[in-house]
Amino acid sequence: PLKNDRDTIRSIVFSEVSSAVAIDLHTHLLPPTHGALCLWGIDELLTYHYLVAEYFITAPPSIIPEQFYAKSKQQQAEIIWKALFIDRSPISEACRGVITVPVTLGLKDEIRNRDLDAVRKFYTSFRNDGIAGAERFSQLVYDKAGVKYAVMTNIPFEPTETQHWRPTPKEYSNNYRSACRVDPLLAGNKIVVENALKAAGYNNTIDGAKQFLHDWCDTMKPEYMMASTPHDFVMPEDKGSTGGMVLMKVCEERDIPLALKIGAHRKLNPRLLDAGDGVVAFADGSMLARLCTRFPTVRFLATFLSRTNQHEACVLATKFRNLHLYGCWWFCNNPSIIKEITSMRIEMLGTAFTAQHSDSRVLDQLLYKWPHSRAVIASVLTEEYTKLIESGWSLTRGELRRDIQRLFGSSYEEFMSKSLV
Ligand code: RAT
Ligand code: ZN
Repeated sequence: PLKNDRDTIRSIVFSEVSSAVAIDLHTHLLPPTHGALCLWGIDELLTYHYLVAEYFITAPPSIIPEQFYAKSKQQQAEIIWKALFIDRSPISEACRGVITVPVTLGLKDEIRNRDLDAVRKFYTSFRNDGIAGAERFSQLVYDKAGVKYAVMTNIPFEPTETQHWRPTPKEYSNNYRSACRVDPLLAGNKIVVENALKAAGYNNTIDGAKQFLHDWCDTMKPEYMMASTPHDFVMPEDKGSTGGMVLMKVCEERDIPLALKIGAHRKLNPRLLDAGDGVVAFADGSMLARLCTRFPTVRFLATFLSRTNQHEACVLATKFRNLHLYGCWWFCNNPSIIKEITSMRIEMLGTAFTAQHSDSRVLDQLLYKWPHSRAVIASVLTEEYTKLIESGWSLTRGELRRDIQRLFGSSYEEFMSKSLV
């Protein structure tokens, strides 16, 4: 039994949260066997689209996005390093992340000296070893981050990716699991869908599209189907959105969950490419309620982009057993907002949700996104457990460990393994 005072709770919660093995249920990481699509290293960290967006706030008007993007990755990284790390302090969350990574890899002095080339040198021995070097680096990152596996984003409409799946899927380590990402179906992007169907020899019909998805599921063996819904999304059956209906049918027929990312407004500033997507208003949460009602056997994983949707999301999760909330997404993935969202979720849902996903695009980001989130989640949990013991409950270390594991992956795995059919 624990000494149930605040200091004891705090030190045990922090130690359990830092050692909990996490499941990262949504990332954009691809395995080393996918060659150039597997991104890692300091130049990739510095050119993460969050940082590109931040750089353009500070850039002189003479620097136009097209010119910036035309430069090599190394040059872009140097420009961002100078603007955001040398000319000003890297105090934003995305910048601080770039500091945490090399320090975790043992490059404290290089960072203290603000020596970008010295940081680059660290990666050389891995780079010189080709795929084997990338595999070694990947293993090192997963071990240090305490992540068991990360779910990828695998896009069957993207020829640069599909070449790694067909005719024969590339092998990859257990650290990676697949997810079949189908945004064009919900966005009504008929041209992309039609081109993909035609190129792979399918008819551009509802049956052709269904067969396309079924065959991709057989190839990728995804954990779930995933789509981000456009900010003005309507129900699949409304307004003749056949792509949405095809997706729902396949989820029903295969009993495969659908993960939704709700509320992104794509191309707010198209010239910034990925860095130009955003959020303008809160999304219509009743759409999610209607999906859960209309498709009761389909399991929905959901996360909202807008801070203003987070409360109604919690309420919805208490109404529908086919709904599971996960993570603090993108513009919500900042310590102050993670704190607010996690406290609210614990108060309303107990441990029946997944506290975080990293959304990493660069392998090394696992080394900052997870520890930064762990620190916030541990401090929220300390508050919540302190209130609980003050109310008269007592806790054992085993009970704390069990609860924390739920937030870091076992609630997700429980949800994924339950069948509502
Ligand atoms: O956070 C991001 O990296 C965004 O660009 C999106 O890709 C988002 O995570 C998504 O999955 O749609
Ligand atoms: Zn994402």
